[in-house]
Amino acid sequence: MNLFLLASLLTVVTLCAATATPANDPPPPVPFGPLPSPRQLTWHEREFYAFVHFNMNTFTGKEWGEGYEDPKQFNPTALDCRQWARVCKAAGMKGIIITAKHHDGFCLWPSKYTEHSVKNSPFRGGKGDVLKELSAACKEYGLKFGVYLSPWDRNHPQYGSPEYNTFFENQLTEVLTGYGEIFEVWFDGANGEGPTGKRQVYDFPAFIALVRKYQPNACIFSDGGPDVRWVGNEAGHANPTNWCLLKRDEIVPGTPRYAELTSGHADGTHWVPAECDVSIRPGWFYRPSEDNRVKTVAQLVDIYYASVGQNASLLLNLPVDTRGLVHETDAERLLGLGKAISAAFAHDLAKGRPTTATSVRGNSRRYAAANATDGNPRTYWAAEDTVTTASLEVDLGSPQPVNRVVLQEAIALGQRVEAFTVEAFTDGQWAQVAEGTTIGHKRILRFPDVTASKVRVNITRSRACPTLSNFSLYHAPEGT
Ligand code: FUL
Repeated sequence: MNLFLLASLLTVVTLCAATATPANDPPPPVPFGPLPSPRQLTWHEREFYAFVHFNMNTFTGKEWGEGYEDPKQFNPTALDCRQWARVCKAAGMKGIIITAKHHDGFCLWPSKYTEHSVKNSPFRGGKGDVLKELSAACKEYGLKFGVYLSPWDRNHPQYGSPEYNTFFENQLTEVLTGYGEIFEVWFDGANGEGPTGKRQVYDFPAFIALVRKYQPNACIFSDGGPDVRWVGNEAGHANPTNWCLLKRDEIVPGTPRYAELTSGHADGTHWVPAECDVSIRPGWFYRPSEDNRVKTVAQLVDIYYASVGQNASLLLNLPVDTRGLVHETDAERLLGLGKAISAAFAHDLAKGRPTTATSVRGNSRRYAAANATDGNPRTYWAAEDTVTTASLEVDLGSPQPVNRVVLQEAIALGQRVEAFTVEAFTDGQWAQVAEGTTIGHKRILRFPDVTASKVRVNITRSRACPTLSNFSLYHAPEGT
């Protein structure tokens, strides 16, 4: 056999081994516990997007309007939704959720079911439609579009009666059918008195059914889901232990069981991940008096790690001003945050490096340790079924400074990990640099610079065989 033939044969044999047919692989681990729906899996990937509080309150300087404001007060002088989209896109955000209607009942679109809307304002001569402009701007900039719609309505005369639910459903239908694809519908849990002093019993099952009918891919947010839950505070943080699980049927929107929402329920019955809504200013709506109270980049960076880094999404509010623009200071801080995130996660030191694990499901390449460091979120490492403690080790080749670790579970198979440590091989020995509890969609840990040639994550407690779709390492510059 000549050398060329031998080399060709060897290549064929190697390739065959590398592409072992799925028939030889064990099936994926049996999913564990409540699981995310396809729409929730897509939502998890969004991670960081904008809230925009812009409505009648922007012009009255209030946080909660009374409902008897004059529509003529709504009068932005230079509204430019493309400016909002440009700023959000540049900061790395994935979408914008707008307050289509806040508690005062004023509608940013010309609803045919009420006179309390832009159609009776001077904005664009009464022909304006903010939802139309924003949905078009989002499309242009490749951003997702979402709507906040307050069921509490302090303007509507029928608030507090079954007729009001019908009115709300009609409005919801207008919003769901008039502006293209919606990625998230935000139902505020606030439920106060209407103009007649009555409270409303909201028909949430009917509201949810409408969203499912017209926007089947949209995730629905309320205090208790059904798809996305409130995190229980407006400060922008989840707890370090944060389950995507919730005893969903026990959480009634507007009921103050806030503390539980910050961690979820370890024994939850449904997959309902947390979203952290927080404003870049003290208030949700714009007030010139807060122009010098915009959160600093350092504060925003901390919020990012406390939300996205703790298995929640970050819904960062921009109070658009009376011109109809994201204020210069807010834009500058937001871009500062975007730059900090890009700088911190610019170069994954673990990507493509040799990776080993103490246990691999069926010793199969399909579940190999290297799947966690291949930069592909669709592939994952899984341990053998009988294993609930395991280590995954990456060889960095030479000593490298490291100060961030990012871990992600293959959440389509359920949230499993309950505790882990991270160790760095430095000066000839292993030293613990970080530890944590839950992982879920994403857990980011910050620790002081360490120079390591190898890093390992030790899963010390898991509810079923652990999986990781991502194990990455970074050396983030100071201040990021
Ligand atoms: C709360 C509302 O009462 C606030 O005004 C704000 O819209 C916040 C995001 O949700 O429930």
